Amino acid sequence: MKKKNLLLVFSIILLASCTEKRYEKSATFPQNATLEEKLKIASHIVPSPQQLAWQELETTVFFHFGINTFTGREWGDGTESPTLFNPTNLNTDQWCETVKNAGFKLVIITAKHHDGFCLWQTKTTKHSVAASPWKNGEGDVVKELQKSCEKYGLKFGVYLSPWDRNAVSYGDSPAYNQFFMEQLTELLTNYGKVDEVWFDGACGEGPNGKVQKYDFPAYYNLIKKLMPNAVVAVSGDDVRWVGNEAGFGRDTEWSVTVLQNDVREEAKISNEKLGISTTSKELGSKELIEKAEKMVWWPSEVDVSIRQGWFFHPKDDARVKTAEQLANIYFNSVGKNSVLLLNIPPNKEGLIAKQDSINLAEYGQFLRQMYAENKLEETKTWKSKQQCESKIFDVKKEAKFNVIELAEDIRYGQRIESFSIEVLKNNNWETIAKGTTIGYKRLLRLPILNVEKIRINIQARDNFRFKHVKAYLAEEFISKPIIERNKDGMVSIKANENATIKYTTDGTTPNQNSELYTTPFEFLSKGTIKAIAIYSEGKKQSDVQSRDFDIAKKEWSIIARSDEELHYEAEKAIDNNENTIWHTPWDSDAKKHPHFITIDCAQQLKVKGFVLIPRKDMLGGIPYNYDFYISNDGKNWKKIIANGEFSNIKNNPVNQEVLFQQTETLRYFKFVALNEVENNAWCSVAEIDLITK
Ligand code: FUL
Repeated sequence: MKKKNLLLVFSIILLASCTEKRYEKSATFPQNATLEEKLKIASHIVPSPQQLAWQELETTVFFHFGINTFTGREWGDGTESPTLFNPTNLNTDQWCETVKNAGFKLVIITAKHHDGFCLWQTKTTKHSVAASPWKNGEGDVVKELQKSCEKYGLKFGVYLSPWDRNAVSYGDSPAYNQFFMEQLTELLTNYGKVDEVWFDGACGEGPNGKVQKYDFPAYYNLIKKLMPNAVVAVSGDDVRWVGNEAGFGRDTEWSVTVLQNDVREEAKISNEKLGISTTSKELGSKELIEKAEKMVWWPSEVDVSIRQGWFFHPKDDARVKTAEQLANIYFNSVGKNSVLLLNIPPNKEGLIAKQDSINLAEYGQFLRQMYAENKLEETKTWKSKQQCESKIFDVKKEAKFNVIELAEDIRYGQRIESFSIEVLKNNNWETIAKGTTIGYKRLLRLPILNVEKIRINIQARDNFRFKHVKAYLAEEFISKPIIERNKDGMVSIKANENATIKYTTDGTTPNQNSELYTTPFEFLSKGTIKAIAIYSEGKKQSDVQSRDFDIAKKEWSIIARSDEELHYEAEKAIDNNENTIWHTPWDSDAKKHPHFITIDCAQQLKVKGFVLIPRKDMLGGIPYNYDFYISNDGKNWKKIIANGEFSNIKNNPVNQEVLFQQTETLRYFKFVALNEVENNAWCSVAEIDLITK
């Protein structure tokens, strides 16, 4: 044999021994496969090239902008006049510049939200920018943003809500599906390259009283044809919703899951059989795999807003997430094998607001600083031949670190089931961290360490490959103090042990000369308390923490209730403690809606609205539609809100602030829940407050 041929034969043999079987996106298990065989297959399911490219983006942005920006609502009902849409200074370059500097790689615009108002020049409906005064009806937000993305080198995506509360054909399934696909076609033909299409699963009744049946498979085919490289998110096969809108991923996050996109009937049946949904605690455990027939590569996306809601509301200005909160979200999403989709809603002017920009810049700077230097000596990629292996890494001379990054090479799948990390201290190996899955990226935050070596121990489902192991020194944030008030109006302020706390009660900014906090104090009136934490004898100072309080509920009492469960009394809704809740019984013969509580405020008040604080754990009883009554004698009642709606409370249980049409005088009020987000018979409320004048 000639030398050249010999070489060829050798290379083929070598290649054959290196190339393992790979299943792109999904695999169906052979009948009667053992758990061991199934785990082997699961280990070889890999992302599609589109999914891999998407995962590598790490951080992406949502821009919720539309008619809700101008009405103050979270879900419009579709009856809003397009003339309300009139941003005075829209500048998509400013949006892109802000997010680019904070490290984000892709942006998604709400081209159409549930209210049906279209931000682009569409031929499908009159309910769009064309009917607005903005740029005399000639503007196109989607086009402007796409151009800015090109200018700033950002990828581009569109959110198109299937639920449409304006379209006349909605509910007439085939006609609406046709209409929806025409909208999709416009967006995927006239706006350059689209990298992500985001579908929400929300679905309601149309004007004909019928529930719309979305034809997702047809939507997917259309996307495949027009934009084959785009990933389809959430109600899509490429990207999975993490299961909450609060910004945290799972500790155990498998990108290869037994949960399937349930827009198809067979997937729905399989999920039901396994008893799982997007909100389940684990989606790739051995117990589930044992029972499953199929697995898919369906990685998680964490969507969360920098503000309380998804749209910009000036009332949330004081509660924009700080750089520290954003960094925590980053560690809890990207650091837990997910992609972050952070919502940054532009304001009525059409700009990202100042505070949001400042916090984003600080967050971006924090990450740049952290990633600037790997504190470990470079090593060759770690490829193991076994399922169980350990490896020692040298720390650079004298280097300190407080973050460790573990990253599997997911081009070969996700295989690691558990890990532990040890450090060498005084010739002893000491365990400092333990965890389960790794996947694309796992970030571990630790106290600052000054050691020479670290050892990583791995247990996997098959042999495994790392992309890298790195360590960093992240700057520490100076945490703001926490301000709380109890039912009796006593305010307590907490900060780290070694901090001194200074505060004000008149709305002015506290400084080192302000009042020193030592013990809880009484504060019964409406007002703002601000505090700072001071460290290192005044050399370091936290940002200002500010809390607005309405009048204390000290004298309030419950005078009537529809029902209550033991330990979940109605009083818990006015005890000023969000961790305790009013809950009506949840057994099978539980009393059904409407459920109500009636409150006596013990004095006459001038009131602008109310705040309902839902339980934050997303579990049972959260109200959706409600009535609200007021009275001055507890006998004659006036209904001031009929069939109100807590939009999106199911997915994002943030405080619901509701303003009345006008200021009202009242001593008594009655909150009546008409139904529950999941249509259960019971009702729960963590807290209810009034907004006084
Ligand atoms: C949800 C929607 O209902 C919200 O309004 C928001 O758009 C969020 C990203 O998805 O399900």
